[in-house]
Amino acid sequence: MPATSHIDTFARDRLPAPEQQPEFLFELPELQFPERLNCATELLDRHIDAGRGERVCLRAPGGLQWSYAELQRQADRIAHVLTTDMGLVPGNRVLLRAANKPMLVACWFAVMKAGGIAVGTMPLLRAKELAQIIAKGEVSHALCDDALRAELELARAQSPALTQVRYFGGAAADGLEALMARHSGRYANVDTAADDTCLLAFTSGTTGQPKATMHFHRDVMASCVCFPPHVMRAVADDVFIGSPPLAFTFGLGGLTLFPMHIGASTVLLEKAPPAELLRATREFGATVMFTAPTSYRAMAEGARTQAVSVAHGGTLRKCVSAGEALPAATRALWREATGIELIDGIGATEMLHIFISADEAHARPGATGVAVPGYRACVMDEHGREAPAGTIGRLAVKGPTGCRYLDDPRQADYVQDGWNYTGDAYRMSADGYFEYQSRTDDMIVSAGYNIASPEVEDALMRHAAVAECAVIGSADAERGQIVKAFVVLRASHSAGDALVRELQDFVKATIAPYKYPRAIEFRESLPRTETGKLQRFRLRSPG
Ligand code: 3UK
Repeated sequence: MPATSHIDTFARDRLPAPEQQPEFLFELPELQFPERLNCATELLDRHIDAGRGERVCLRAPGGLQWSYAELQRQADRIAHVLTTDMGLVPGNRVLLRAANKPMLVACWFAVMKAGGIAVGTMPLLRAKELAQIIAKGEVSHALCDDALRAELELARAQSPALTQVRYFGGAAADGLEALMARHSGRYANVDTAADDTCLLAFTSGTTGQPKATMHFHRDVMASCVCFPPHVMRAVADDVFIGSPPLAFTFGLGGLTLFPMHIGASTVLLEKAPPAELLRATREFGATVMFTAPTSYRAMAEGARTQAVSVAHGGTLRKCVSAGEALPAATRALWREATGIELIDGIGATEMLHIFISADEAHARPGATGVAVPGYRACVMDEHGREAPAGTIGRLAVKGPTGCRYLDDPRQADYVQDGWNYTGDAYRMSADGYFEYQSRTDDMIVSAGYNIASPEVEDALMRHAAVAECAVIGSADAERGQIVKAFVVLRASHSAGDALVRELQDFVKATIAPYKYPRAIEFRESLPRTETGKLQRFRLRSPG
């Protein structure tokens, strides 16, 4: 075991016991990491050292553009501020708080350089949630966008551990930029161990106490050499764009780590609802997109009329979908609109990024894909034994990354016998494709039949009237549960009993009739998390 660089050993002291950790696999040659590794050296400084410093790294609306050398200058200055002015010692946790923008990336790299542990927070979080995160991670430092000051100040009043806070982007004379201006010159990165924690990623889970997953410098680099080169295959001239917040590891990877690993550039949007994402894709000539299935669905029509893809004279050539199951209907819609076959991938905060996926040539509607090189995946029966192909069971994975909850008994739920159990029900086909069914706790049992919500949702979405929908099991005296659908209609259609019957008949004609929604309720919108995930549980509870 290499010596840690951490002086504050908080994270190391709270790792799960060795027997509770997943088994880690490092079978690929590119996963042979040295004992000492700092991901900022690898992802940022390496490019400048290799003479690529003037390449464009970050772009944002309003003409902001930073080269790799400029990002290094900013990150080095902030690292000096953290160490000299804010008293950071390696291993301290640093809360980061901003919408996706270049300064947030500079702060993230500064924390890596200084040997700190970055704690990203979604911009919409409230003081109560921030205070929980600060308490759980014993966070002592924060770098925060001035625009998000109010909620952090409220959290700070309840958080004695948080003693060092600096704001950027504001007018105050004591802001982060004023401190940065007093420092110049390179920052000598802390010589971190490959297995020093550098990231506390809180799960986007929607209920109960937040869980903090711990990731090492080595894990960050592992995420860059599995899915990206083996499945996505972007190149240095690609321009990345997308919607997930950098506090969500889907966004951190897709919009910072992966482009920077290959010396490409990335467009950072503070808000990226579908219309803005399309507009910015055209403005910046973006070529690689990361967003969620609902966003692709909402953009399809605009993508067609505005000709954003290469096939139509635009620039977009690769699109990654994750965060939720990709309905086959959405895959087809996007392909018809753009000529682009989506790269679906399942990832998880616990696993850092995507571990099952398929490239454009190997995509199969209704399947997420196969295990990404570096990972192994299987479907387990209720006894934790590998289930035969064609059987529905619990998805289990292992690879170079895996679940380490910070001081949390729920570690024993996610990791069993060395496998990471993601909480998803899957079926593996005879040729190794993994077909998503539902979250294990989302399976509907109606009159003895198992019915997976996403399958019914996919069938409904093929109807022209349906903009969005969500399917749940609703308690029923006779059948235990019945299938109930919540439907958001397209503007051109109106709710009513006739449409209910039409949708029911439509589903019966599309999939096995017993799966049809016996109840349908029309809604203006559906409850979603900030990461775009449908909150089915909020539809289940009354009110
Ligand atoms: C679900 C999917 C079917 C699945 C994530 C890419 O979503 C991410 O992380 P979270 O911790 O949630 C994990 C859970 O989300 N899921 C994600 N992608 C898919 N289900 N098909 C998919 N393609 O239930 C999983 O267990 O929020 C995604 C990269 C990094 C991430 N953190």
